[in-house]
Amino acid sequence: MRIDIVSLFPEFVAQCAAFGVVGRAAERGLLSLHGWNPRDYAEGNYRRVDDRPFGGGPGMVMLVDPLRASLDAARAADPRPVCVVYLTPQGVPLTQAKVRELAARERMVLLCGRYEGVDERLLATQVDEEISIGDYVLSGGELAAAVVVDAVARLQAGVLNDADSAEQDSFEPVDPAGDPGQLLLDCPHYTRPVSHELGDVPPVLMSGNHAEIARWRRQQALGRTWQRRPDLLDEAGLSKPDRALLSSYRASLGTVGDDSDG
Ligand code: 6GU
Repeated sequence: MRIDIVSLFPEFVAQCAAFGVVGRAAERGLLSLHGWNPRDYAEGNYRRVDDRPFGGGPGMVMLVDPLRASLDAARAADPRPVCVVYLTPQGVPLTQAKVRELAARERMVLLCGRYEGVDERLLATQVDEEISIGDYVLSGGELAAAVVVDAVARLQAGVLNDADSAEQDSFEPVDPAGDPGQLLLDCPHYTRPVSHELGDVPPVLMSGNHAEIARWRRQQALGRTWQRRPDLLDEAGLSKPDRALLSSYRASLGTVGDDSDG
């Protein structure tokens, strides 16, 4: 997959691809990142990329032309069709389903704004979709772009070393058919030592009973999702065995049943 990033901080792009999972994806040729700096396409001695907003108010607005020229250059650098994604708190919230959709594309352009925003005419005509990474405000789209790059890179075939680990993540559908199945938080993980002053490893994990271990992990995932992110849990959509696991999890906490009929 090829990702082009239009940003006033192209060094940031290089950093993104330098280490960890994204670095490995790049090394293996599974992902290529290319930065485009609007300042390189700006006119005049000052190479202006922004100006004051019409109507007044604080901050600066990014100019149409340097961004458009950057996008044109990025588009022309590869013949494959490309979607332009603008990172903004006004966008559609990023979910793992959206990440999967993006990861399946051959290429995309991520447009990072700075300052107070980008001239709306550029957005209205050059951008295909707008994505937000959460309900908070960042000073620019670069960190959000890094989030998208990381999330998409790790889903590229051949990037993760343990083939299973993507499927078992929090937020990956439990149904491996790829249907947007039930999204659950991850179960807890433990490693050596078995016994530690901060606590012991749950004995089931050392039982060698793989069915019991899978059951325990599933139950923990269900229970934690119920406790921490009830908004993710569609209890009506749970299988009968899952409902039984969740209800015994609740019972083990000494919880009296809630209003739902789960
Ligand atoms: Cl995508 N950009 C900015 N600047 N702030 C954000 C965001 C994006 N998502 C959440 N906050």
